[in-house]
Amino acid sequence: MSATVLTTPHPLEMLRGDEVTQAVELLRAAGHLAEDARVVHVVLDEPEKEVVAAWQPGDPVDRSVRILAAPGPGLQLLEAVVSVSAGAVRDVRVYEGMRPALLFGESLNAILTLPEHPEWVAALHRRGIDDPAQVQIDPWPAGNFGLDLEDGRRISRCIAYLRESPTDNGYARPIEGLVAFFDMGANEVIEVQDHGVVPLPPERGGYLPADVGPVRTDLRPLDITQPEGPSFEVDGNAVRWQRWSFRVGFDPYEGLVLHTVGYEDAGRVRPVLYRASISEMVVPYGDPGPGHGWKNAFDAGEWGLGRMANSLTLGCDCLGVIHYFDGLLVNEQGAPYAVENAICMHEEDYGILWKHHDLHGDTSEVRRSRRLVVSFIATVGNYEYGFYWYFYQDGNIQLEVKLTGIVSTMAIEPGATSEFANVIAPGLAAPHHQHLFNARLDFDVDGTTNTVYEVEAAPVPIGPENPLGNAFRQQATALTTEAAAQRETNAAASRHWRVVNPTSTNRLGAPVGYRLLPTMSTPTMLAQPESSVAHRAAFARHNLWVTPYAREERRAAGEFPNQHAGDDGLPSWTSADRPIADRDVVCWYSFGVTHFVRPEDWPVMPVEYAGFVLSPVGFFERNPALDVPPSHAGHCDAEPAAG
Ligand SMILES: [Cu+2]
Repeated sequence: MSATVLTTPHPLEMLRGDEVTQAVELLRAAGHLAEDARVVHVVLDEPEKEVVAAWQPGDPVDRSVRILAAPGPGLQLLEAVVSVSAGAVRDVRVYEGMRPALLFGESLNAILTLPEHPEWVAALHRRGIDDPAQVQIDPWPAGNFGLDLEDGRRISRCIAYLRESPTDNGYARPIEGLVAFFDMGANEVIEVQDHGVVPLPPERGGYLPADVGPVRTDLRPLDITQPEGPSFEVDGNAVRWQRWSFRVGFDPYEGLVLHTVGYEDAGRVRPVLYRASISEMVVPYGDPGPGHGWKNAFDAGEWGLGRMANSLTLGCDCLGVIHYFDGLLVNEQGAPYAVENAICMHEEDYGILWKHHDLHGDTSEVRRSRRLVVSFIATVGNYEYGFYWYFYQDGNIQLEVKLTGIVSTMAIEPGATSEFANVIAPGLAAPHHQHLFNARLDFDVDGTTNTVYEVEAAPVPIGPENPLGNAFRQQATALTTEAAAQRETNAAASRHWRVVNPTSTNRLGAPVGYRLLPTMSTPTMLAQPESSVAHRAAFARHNLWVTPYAREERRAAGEFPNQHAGDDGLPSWTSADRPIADRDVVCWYSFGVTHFVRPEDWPVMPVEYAGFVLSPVGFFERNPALDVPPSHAGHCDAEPAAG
């Protein structure tokens, strides 16, 4: 095959379908990818930071693609880096003893194969279910519990729900006690476990319009109009809006990725974040029973938030003038496909930005806050996760995760209760669980020489220094090594973390900085430290981790978390206790919610929120949003209320 020189506008431009096709062909032609190998993922091999920093418009770009494949049914994975610019396979690595994320083809095989199995059919009969076609099968990541049947296999655990009609809510009628172990690589049932019959809950749990009866009739239209269009500009994957600039990326596991986030200040773009994304997440369940105790899905690393991204052509959730980005993925045969409109970008009015009414001068100034929203939504089985990055005119960046969808359920004996689950409908309970996310935040605050400080309030004892007992200090402690930087939130002390650049000072002589603010109480892992999931999702045992930048350190629980025994990723990297002061640092922030499910979360859950805010601290000379113009006159005039 001849080398093809591709001219691309920027090294971080999103991967194109023709690049994927070419890379897969090159790998096949070189004899590394058999026809029956399953392609797990294909991503842009992002260039080194220095290459991106040095790149000037018009410079040639080496576009390289990273391909992961499962050559057979076992535990061998092949990773290759293929340069489509050079037409060459650059690097091939083989990993032994590792499993890919759950493959869609193999998951579908589990759903198709299990209903044929006599023990499965018999277990359904014991529950009065005679038609296996009415049973919804959900393959789950199996975890790692040291069982013999896990050994050497890619497995899932399948659980089941009764759906008497196709539009039923399956989660309303869990078939309790029934779990099947399925060998995904070999496509065979390993074992069907029946832990005992519990009656099927009686209610259908419908939430479709036909199920809920008459809808409210007193909601009048509220239209968002932008007659002159949006205030953002888009060029390829590059976005500019209200002094902000960044590039949009898409990854099969992380979903939306933000690259090279900067703010234009006095004519130059000042970097803030080199790269930001959700690097991993886990949902550990708190019920100890055999049907639920093993549940701890890594929805990013085992399923893939990008792979599960919704196409927003199916109904958009945003109002106003919207720009969409497609998400490029690959099927298991190596053919690229696009999730159309996977990423939604639009602007929102967000109340007031700043205001003051000067009683003496009789002036009144108010500015409205506009925010730019870049979002995507992943449907991972029963749950939905919406990831919303917000950019504000005052230099703030926020990530808000919206949790919705349907909770994971269990059937319980009518009238019974549980310590480890809440009853949400007759005969139906939802185990307590957590949703624990980890955001990888590669800060470059005014450059790559950064130091992270822990900042909190320190009350002063009453004494000569504090006679009234009112005094408190702002205490800032530099986190200088990886071990010292494994930290928890402390809401009572207003604890947060500040990333400063000691080589860039503001007009007051202080280093410029950005702070990472926990926006609400956020839990860490509740499972015991010696439990399987606490090892596998060790990232969630601390809210903050800081590492020196290393290109290969991307995913908080390691590259291959599916069925992994644990302690990979953050605990492994940070065991070296590398120095982290005055260098290029990456912050890993674990946050989320502990979900004690309510009756109001059923049958579909109103959005629950989790997230954090990044805000400038001495990064600017003053409020950077003074120059936001007043809103046009007249918009505050009251209309008389109807009626
Ligand atoms: Cu939940």
